[in-house]
Amino acid sequence: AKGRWNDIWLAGKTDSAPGTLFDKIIAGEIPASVVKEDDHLLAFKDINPMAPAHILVIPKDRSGLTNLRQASAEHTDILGRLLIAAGEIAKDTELGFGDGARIVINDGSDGGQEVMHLHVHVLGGRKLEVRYI
Ligand code: IU
Repeated sequence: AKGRWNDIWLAGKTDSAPGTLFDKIIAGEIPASVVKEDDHLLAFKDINPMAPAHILVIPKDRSGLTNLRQASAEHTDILGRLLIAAGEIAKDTELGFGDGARIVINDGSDGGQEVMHLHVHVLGGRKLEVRYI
């Protein structure tokens, strides 16, 4: 498990930012309720849900993707994958989603980002108010 953890940690090596607890979730070292996984991304239930349905979608390899402000053309593929996965999750009635969802990225300190590993919030399960702040 240690080798795997190191591999994943090093996957962020193009970042100057340290790894986060999401690396440990990816490594299976702390439990999460995973709803979707492939070679590129992981989606799991938010531990502190802000809506009846609240899923996070994250890239497994954070390289350069501490947040969206660091993104560049090399991230085109993974960014597309994250958004497509978010849309698929938002259609999943078994996860509690109804007719729509709100898909949010908190970016940086002023944006309310607490975990410095890009993540897409998929929120729903009730009719959400129209508000952004
Ligand atoms: P933010 O956009 O960085 O503020 O969101 C981080 C989210 O990660 C927040 O909603 C936490 O509840 C969630 N989370 C989690 O689900 N599991 C964890 O182990 C940790 C944070 I650390």
